[in-house]
Amino acid sequence: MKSLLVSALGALFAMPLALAKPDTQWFQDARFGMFIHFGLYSIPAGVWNGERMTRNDYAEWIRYQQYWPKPGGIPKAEYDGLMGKFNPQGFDADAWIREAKNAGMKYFLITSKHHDGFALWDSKVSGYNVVQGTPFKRDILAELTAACRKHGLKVGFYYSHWLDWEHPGGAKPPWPELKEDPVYPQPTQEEFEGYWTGKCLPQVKELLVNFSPDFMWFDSWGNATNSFLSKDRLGRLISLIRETKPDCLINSRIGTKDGIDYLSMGDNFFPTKGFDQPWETSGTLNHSWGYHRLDFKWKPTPQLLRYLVDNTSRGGNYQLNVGPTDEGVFQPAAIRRLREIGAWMSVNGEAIHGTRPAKWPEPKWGRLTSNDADKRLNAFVYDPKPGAMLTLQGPDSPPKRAFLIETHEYIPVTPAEGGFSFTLPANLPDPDMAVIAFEW
Ligand code: FHN
Repeated sequence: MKSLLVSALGALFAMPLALAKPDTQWFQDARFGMFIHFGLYSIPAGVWNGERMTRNDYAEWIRYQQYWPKPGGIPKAEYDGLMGKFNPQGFDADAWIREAKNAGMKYFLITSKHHDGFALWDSKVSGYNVVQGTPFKRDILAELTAACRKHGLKVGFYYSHWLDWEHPGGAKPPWPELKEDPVYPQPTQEEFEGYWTGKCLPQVKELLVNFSPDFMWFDSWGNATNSFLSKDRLGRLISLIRETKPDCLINSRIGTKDGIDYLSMGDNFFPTKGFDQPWETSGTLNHSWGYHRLDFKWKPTPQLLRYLVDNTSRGGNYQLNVGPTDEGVFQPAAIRRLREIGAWMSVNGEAIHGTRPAKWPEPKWGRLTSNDADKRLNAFVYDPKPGAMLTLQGPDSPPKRAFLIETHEYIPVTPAEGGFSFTLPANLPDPDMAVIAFEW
């Protein structure tokens, strides 16, 4: 009996510890962050020996996508030659973080190590890194982390834990996915274990100890879970993070939805409904994640703003990616978009930051967010028509005050069946979206 009681009490005290998860409030309040893909692949930028890469045209994949569908890709020794050329003289951590901050972004995420295995910090675990292997010699993560702290942005690291093309035990491209794909021999479980304990776990520990990141962003998809990312391995990785930096958030693309803090959607995937857990979408400004000199598929700012509003209204975040050039600077097309978003956010950010989904049904004419337990609603009217009368279903009384956030022009409201109606102004400052505050 006594031992039963002791074990019951033990279980009770053990439970909160076992279940202890970091607070995700800052992440949910933030809503908008910057993602960066930067590394050796930023030098060829999608073109190798005058030939444009094929298949998915993601510049950071050039090592294995050059000459596709011929097998082999770029020989490792040839790819490693990029280390001697990596010297981004225009890199200015403060300028990058100021650009993020001015865009209304509250956090910053960068590829500490992408699939090619090259690390952007002074890793003692592997010399395949920016400080030991390149003429640049500067610890990029150290400079960026300091700039984030200075400007009040949270900081996180992308770490390719599954694919690693530098370590012999790291996983290779998970092909064939298309019928044209060459087959890449994968390491054995023992070889992968050698990579896991010899590079992945110690490098993640280094990141946690050296930089105290606020979150980690791991990357896996498809069959990664069945092959190499076993429950046991993921358990060891998650425990390492929890023990070393208990408040560090972890995303679901680590390979499991158990014991993590937020869900990561597929790339550029914007769901039509929210989730019970915090979540985010990572998206590109153009097509490629890493800088690609022939990628001209830039998305217009109004489209990027809609992604932000859609996700926010459904309780999700948006991590917008920039691929800096081999010089270490943002392309003009990226800067223009970031600054246009920033101008919009400087006016309408109060309807984005710190908000939660409204409890009312999503209207056909746009999206809703709420501040302060629905004492204030923000309505984003898409493609607004001057003078149009619209109805919001849900609230049982019309708001006391309604105004266009940008101009503070008063918006007339009247009671309506199941909610209230409001009339858009005759002059709308933005033909793409009208952002209105309703206050009770
Ligand atoms: O293969 C990567 C890709 O290069 C890029 O890093 C994206 C970002 O979400 N993740 C993988 C594909 O999903």
